[in-house]
Amino acid sequence: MTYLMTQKKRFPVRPGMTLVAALLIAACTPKAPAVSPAEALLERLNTSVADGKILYGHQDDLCYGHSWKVEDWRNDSVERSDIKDVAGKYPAIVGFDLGGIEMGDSLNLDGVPFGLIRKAAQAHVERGGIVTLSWHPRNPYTGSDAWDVSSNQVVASILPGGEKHDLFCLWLDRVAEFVGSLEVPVIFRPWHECSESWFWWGKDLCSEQEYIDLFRFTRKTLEEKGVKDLLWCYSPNGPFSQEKYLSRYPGDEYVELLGADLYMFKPKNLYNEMAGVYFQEQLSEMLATLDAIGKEHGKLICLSETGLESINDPKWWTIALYPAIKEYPVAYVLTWRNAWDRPDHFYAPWDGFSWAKDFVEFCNREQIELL
Ligand code: BMA
Repeated sequence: MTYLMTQKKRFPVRPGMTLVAALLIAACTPKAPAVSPAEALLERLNTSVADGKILYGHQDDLCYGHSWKVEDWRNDSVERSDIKDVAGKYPAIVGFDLGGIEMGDSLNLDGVPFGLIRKAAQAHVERGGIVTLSWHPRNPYTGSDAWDVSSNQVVASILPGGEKHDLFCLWLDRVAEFVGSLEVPVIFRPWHECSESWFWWGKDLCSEQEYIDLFRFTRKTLEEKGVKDLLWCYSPNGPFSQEKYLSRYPGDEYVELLGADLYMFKPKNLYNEMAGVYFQEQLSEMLATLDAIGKEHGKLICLSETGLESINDPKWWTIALYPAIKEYPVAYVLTWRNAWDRPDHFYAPWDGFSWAKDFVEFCNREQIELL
């Protein structure tokens, strides 16, 4: 069969059909509606999952790493990455945090200039990567940080009719302005780990309905402000049952990606192989639950945050993480940040880290995709 190529489509030119007839059919076929950047990103993730791939991501990569950081962000390039130093490739996904943008600050809660975040996000997308944003906003009720759980009135106070509602709208203005200025599509993951009680929007800090209202209000408001290039990710902390996971679910119209966060915790300076195996089982079980929910709701799933602080297990990547994720259609896996100013606070290897080889082996697995 010959094909006539037009508008990126192939039209079969059947035997006996003149070229003019084929052209006429092609011209009369309605054009596919334009795909938005967010839709294109979702399509890309869908294709990647269909190909059996799992994208690897790292928080704050490109802005700093273990014992280094971009100093002069306006002039310095954003080329260094702990992941590239070790594995020779950039992570496919880079995460950044918006904490502080709500106050109009120029640095985020970890001291990263928002200008650098914008520059790094754009450079990463330019290279073919994907960006995800989390947000650890201050507590609008007390003025303290995201971890201030001293009141269970905070969410109620920022919803419409609440005493801090106007302040919250101002915060969303600032988020909208910054996210809009990125000019790249982004996976946005606000109000994460809501199944636990360590953030002011967490489990015992607001009712299920208040949480759902908060998520929906955030999405509707940002969209009204013209921020449309986002894929919204809902990401409770594991482990969880289906019931627990869905108890705060904002609904299929408000969420594109079903995420979950799960960390391994282990006593410091103790190598115990069984701890890794136990985590692998816990992670497998959580991903089985998430996969079932994903299939039921027709949504992609991801491991939106994971890691073992200091990676004090020489085989964490290949014995604990990989065997669990490889069984499920996980769009991406993101390990948390390598703080430049806290020697023990890292979740990915860096140049010179003694057990970096295990990470390289993980990266070389056929399913794992870097950039
Ligand atoms: C936490 C830690 C903190 C950091 C916060 C937001 O898990 O890494 O040091 O401030 O994430 O990035």
